[in-house]
Amino acid sequence: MRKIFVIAFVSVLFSCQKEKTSTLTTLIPVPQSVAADKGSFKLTESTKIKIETSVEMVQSVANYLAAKLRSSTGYALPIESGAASQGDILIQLDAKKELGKEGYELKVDETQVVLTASNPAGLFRGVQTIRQLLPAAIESASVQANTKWTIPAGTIHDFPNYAWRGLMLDVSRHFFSVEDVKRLLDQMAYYKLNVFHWHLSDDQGWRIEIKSWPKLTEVGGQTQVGGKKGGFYTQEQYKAVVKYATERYITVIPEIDMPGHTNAALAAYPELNCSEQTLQLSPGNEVKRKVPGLYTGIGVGFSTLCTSKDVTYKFVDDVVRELAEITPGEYLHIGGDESHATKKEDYMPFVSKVQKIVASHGKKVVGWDEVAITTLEPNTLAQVWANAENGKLAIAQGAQVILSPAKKMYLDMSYDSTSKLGLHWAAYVEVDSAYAWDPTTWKKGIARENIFGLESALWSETIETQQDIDYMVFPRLPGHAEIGWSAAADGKPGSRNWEEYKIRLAHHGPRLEAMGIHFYQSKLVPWVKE
Ligand code: TNX
Repeated sequence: MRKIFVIAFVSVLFSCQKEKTSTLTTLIPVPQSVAADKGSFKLTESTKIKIETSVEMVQSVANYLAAKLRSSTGYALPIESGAASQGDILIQLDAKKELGKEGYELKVDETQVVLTASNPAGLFRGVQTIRQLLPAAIESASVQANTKWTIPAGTIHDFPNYAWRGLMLDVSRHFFSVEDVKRLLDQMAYYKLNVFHWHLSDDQGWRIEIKSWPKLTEVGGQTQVGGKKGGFYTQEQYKAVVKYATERYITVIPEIDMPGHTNAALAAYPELNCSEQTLQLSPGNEVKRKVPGLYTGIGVGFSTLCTSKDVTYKFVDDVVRELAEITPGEYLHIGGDESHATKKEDYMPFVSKVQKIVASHGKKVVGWDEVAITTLEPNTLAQVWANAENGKLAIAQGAQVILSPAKKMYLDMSYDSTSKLGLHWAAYVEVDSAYAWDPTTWKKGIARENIFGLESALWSETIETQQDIDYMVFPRLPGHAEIGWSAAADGKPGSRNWEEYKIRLAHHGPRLEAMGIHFYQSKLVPWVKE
């Protein structure tokens, strides 16, 4: 008798505990406003996804949601047009709501889920919230029998803080397949990121087919850091990735890094070099060669395009033209960092000319912060990674900045001294450090209105496999995503609260696991097992 009572008592306690961690309180990024209600919505085998419009983009958001929910629930979840009846999920556009480009409103009660946005992008962001409101098992690839698929009742109003919430992947130091890139785009979408910056060329490899300069990939794409086989994307593959990203409301920004970080191009086309280079084969054994060989180390700052030759600008024009033709996004990234082998008097006119070339093909420029020492074209963005002073130079010229401070946002920085992967020239970046800072108080002289957005960066000198990507990206990326999307919890800059956030992050452990993400199980996070 007594035993039964104890069991009953314990199970009440247990269920109370479960109640406490409503998924409404574990969302990342945290929405701008959440009001919890009593009860919950149950997703069942008779649930339908209703759309009130024949707009194709709404249909594809509905398809995306259905596909995400079908694998783990095993339910049919048909998509039908018309008003929602009891037990349905309604996805609708409402221009009058003025929810902005990516904002949405989600209303859940015991009878219905209603997702509303002014634009399809907002619906797509709201769908990620629906996924996070369901139990973690919703992310499983196979049917999870005996799971109660509930969504807690409540109302969410949500919209992003920053317009640009990006992730950069370096595919030059190590090459990654189209499948790897798509997987990363899926992960980005889950945390409401909207810019994929694709670092397509560097000293170690040229990774995008340029039809008018075929040796860039034939020769320049052959290898990678460590000397193993490299690779490259055909323009068709590039377009497929752009399409995949677009379906997730993610803009692709391709980067061709220049005038430095160009050894792969210089090895492919001798005419892009200025003069002979001295190669040290071994101590005391030096040879002069006009064309450098392919490079498989991890040094930086030793290569430069010849900025005084006409052919260099013909080359840049062709590359930019071909890339612009297959890139629907507004921006192209021209690199510009660490050009230590380029004299300042050569660097300045080069960056000016390249900005004009990009503009002539209808695109705007992003460059690493060093480009701010030159005259910036209107609308050029400076991406601040190392030198905040360069960011201020850009701001003084009326430009906005993207913040990617290496000490906070470089995903190739090791977590701590025991990490097997990563570099640590900027810092060790543990999960708390990556999260607990605010862009508006990061540096004096860089204020909210100067910041167009934020970007995490994964350089790949030490990153070789998809599992390596997972491990460095997670769980730091959700924190960056929250800084980009959410206002600091109490609205005060600099007051992001790690103690509160780490509990929400802990609840994402089972989600990441269900998605098959090989994440770093930081000891700082009290991971929840489900
Ligand atoms: C600096 S960040 C670089 C990259 C390296 C990275 C390694 C930047 C614009 N340049 O070339 O890969 O450090 O952390």
